Amino acid sequence: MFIAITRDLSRTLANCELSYVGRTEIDLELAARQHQAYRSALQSLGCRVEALPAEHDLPDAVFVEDTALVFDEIAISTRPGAPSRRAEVASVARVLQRHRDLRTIEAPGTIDGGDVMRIGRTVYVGQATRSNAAAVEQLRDLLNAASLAGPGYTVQAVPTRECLHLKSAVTQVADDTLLINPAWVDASTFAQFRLIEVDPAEEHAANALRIGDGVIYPTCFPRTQRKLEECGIALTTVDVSELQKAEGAVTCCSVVFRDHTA
Ligand code: CIR
Repeated sequence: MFIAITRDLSRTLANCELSYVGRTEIDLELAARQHQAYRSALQSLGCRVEALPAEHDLPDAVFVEDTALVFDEIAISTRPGAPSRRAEVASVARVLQRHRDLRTIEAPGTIDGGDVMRIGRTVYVGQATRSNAAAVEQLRDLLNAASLAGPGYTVQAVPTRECLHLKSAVTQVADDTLLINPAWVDASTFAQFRLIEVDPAEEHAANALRIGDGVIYPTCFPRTQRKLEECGIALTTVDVSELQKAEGAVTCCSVVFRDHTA
């Protein structure tokens, strides 16, 4: 059983941070319906969904992924790279404290959850605008300390280009398989995996959310969707068009982790 922390949309979502996407009008009612369907998809894949109330003063607060990292041993509150997003962290931390010992990334470290991809005992951390080397060092130290009695983690910095987060460029879709946009991250970093490349006409298509054996995937990338299905990846598709206008996608709207209390 998994827990998925989510948060209701802010009515100020239109004032969100944007880095690589132009500002276009967001239909808030449609966004809310899409977000609800996303929560249903999480439930259908075995998540107990926690829905935090909206934070209307924090436009990007629906994108809870960026506020926390959860491992089996500990949870870590991030220090988001965008100063406008730092106040989002505390309310998610309060929920996580019920499930894990909680640690924090401190200044001068900055890190967004969207830059952190854990595969087995390796933690890849995207290095572009939001997450820095100081945070990578802190993450390494926190994970080493937390796993003294067990197998450790390798924390590896990964440069990205022309995209917001590492998980804009690459995500895991099966035990041995990653979905990747090689224009945004070097595929050679992940040479030990089977790699499925996004269709070149769908550059934002590498963000998929794997939960157990299921994968939540946006409806708007039909060519890449076909590639995934031809490779035997079972998809639960959701339309997240309005969240994509805020430079979000499917990983960013939840913090998903195993429920140790179940
Ligand atoms: C931001 O720029 O921070 C938000 N507008 C979008 C964050 C998306 N987060 C994610 O993909 N992990």
